[in-house]
Amino acid sequence: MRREDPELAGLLDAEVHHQNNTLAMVASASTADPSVLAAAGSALANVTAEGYPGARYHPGAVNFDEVERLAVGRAKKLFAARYANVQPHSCSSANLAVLSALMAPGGTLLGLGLDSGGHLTHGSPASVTGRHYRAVAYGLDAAGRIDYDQVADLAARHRPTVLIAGASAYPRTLDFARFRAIADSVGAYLLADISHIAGLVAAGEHPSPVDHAHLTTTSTYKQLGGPRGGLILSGRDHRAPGPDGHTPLFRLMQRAVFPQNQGTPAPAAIAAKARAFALAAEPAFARTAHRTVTGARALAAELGRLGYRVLTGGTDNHMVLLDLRDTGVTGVVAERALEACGILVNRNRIPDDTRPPLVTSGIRLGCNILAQRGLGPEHMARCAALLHDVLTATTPLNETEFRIDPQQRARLRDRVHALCARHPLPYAAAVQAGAGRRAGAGRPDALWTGVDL
Ligand code: DSN
Repeated sequence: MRREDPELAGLLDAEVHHQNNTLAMVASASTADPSVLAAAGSALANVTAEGYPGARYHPGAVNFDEVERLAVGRAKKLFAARYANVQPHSCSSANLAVLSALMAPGGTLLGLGLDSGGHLTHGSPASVTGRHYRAVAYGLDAAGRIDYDQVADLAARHRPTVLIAGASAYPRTLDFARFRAIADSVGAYLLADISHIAGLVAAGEHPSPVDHAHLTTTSTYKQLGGPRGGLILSGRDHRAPGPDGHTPLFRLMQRAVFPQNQGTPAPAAIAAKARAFALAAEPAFARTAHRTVTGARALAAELGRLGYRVLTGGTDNHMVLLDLRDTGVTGVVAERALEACGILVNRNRIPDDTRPPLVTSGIRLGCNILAQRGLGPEHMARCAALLHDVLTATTPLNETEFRIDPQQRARLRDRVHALCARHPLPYAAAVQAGAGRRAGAGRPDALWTGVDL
């Protein structure tokens, strides 16, 4: 590729450099191990085989069948689940498969509102879930925590077929047992979407929903450090009857993913999931998950000490949400100013936000990648100071534009680079450690797939 397509090769090199030299605090992001990248870029990508292991609609799945069985077995073991489907191309696809299996169009679902931290596929009007179903939204109480009394009240009034427990921007522990009690009180199915916290669940840092929810879904690329993709799990309810009163849920889900919502699976991505599930079962993963949570807690405390309004006053997971309305900068200005200095966070609407989603009044921070870099609670005063120094150096010109003195910006970037250099991304560190052992090792392109390792 370097010889034949230097344009693309150059961009891939640049991306490696960019990731290693920016302090990524996007709460939904993590970095994948080189072996995960290698599996995702492997020759299995050439296999076309619809269906499931042993029951394909194409020939040639001899190795893919084994890989998919391995991925399913590892997912079940990692989450102590009794059923796993590793084929969804994303958690959005997984959620659509679950909802379509459990409800006909027009059915009622109850999920956390988008403005309260929910996900698009939990019934937002911007998603087909909000168009095909009668979506009712629950919200937060005055302290910014899920209002379980409201969930129970809305469930009793609207009798949803599916209740969704899960969030994209919520920093507190989800009480899955309480959600299940509410679902049972109205005969609803409980779907737990753990996309943001799957790594913490796998590592025992957050209670597992697998035996509380009828079905659990997750992304595989967030905290699990896997490839782009999704996963469906079920625990003690995997044989519970579906809406027809007899078809077990696990059978419904097999059909719902293929052929009802997806065609050909992505075999290389499934191999990468298998690899990620194995890594997530190792003690090093649990140590990183613990560092993630303790780091986020320390970051929230430091930012609070610096005068920022931390939503809910802290965090139980990897995520910290800031209300910036006191600071004079909008969410998008904060995001862009921080990016200009090498720090990645994303703008986020906050409860009662009056600004549109492209502007917002808040930001969402996450500690997944910081923890992967080895940055834990003892480093959070420094990270918080960097964030604060960028935000105080930022002069907003309007809701979307800003100015930072170029010299000050260069100094801030240098501080970010120094921190990144001292705490390289694990995959970059692994390749650097291999430098000299083999021709080519240590070159940035060794990182594209990790194959030089
Ligand atoms: N759901 C989006 C997020 O939380 O950032 C993307 O995964």
